[in-house]
Amino acid sequence: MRRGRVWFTPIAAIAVFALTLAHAASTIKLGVAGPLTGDQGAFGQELKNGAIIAVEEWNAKGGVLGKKLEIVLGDDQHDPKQAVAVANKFVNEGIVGVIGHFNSSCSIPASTIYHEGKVVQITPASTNPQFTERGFWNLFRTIGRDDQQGVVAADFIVKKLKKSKVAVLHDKTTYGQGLADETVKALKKAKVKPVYYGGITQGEKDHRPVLTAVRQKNPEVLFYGGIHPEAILLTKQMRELGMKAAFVSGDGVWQKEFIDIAGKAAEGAFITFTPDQTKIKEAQGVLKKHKEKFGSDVGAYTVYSYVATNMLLDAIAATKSTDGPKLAEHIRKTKWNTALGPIQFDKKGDVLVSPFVVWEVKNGKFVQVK
Ligand code: ABU
Repeated sequence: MRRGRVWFTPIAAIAVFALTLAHAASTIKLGVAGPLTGDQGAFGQELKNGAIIAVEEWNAKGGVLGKKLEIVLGDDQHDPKQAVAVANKFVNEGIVGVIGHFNSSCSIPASTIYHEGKVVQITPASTNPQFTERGFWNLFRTIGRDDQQGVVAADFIVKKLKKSKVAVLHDKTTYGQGLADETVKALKKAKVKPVYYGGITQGEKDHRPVLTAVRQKNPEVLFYGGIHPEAILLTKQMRELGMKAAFVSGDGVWQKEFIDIAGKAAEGAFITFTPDQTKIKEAQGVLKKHKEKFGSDVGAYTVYSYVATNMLLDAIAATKSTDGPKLAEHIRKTKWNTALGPIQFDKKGDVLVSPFVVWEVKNGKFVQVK
């Protein structure tokens, strides 16, 4: 019995190793990265689910270059250091491209690793301008930028709400502070100078001290640059403190959990995001598949991830290659017909057209403001 085990173990190990090698040789791996767990996990799951639907469609057609596709997941937990660790692991594993990350604070440092590794990165969600402002050939995003989104938020506050007493808070992250700053820049162009500007700390549970300081300035609007977990606390706590100011924020708060958990405190909040995906003819197929497969409607970034994944896979098929620079060249020069409609990239890797609109939380739902 003992002797049998001694001989069996190395033989089994060799067999498993050989099978793993054979499997690796017969698949093409792409990375999907974002906060797959934790308080921002809902957004990471959107990226994952969009990629899964695209990969299943391609695998049903036989994969690409005669090989099946395999998704390798990287959970960065919205931590920049973790994102760099994920990027290094992806590059070492030989993934052919990355869909992600979600947070600008993760996409930007991770992109340096992908650039060095000659790997294409398409983020469906990172909106900070710096992602594409550093001249890297390998970067693309299927969403717009915060210097566009901030203008829409400021215009809405000044022209539609007709308010001029605006307090601005942010979460001190690349995205949150960046969006707050772009909004302030656009407000100042409209001659509106914030009555309060400051930061909160992600993960903290009690924002009443800073909200009390904000309340002293008696703002008509509180603009917040950040993600939904803090927006839930801010809206609840500002209402507890009797603050009547309108709550305005960006795409990081366009998340069902914001409404589900903040409840009544979320009512009347205004959130900038892109136009209603349920009205896009080309999106109907993926919306239906998502409902069938996951039993729910798509989230904010599911279709953006689906589109990004399809671009990467189409580039592999069209170029008959997994070479990063060839894939990037194909992605940059192609006029894409996607589930989000037509998309084209500029030299930097930004979409040529990126409409942002305003949504309002009404009766427990996001409703696009006309
Ligand atoms: N754009 C929403 C949140 C993701 C990010 O840019 O950090």
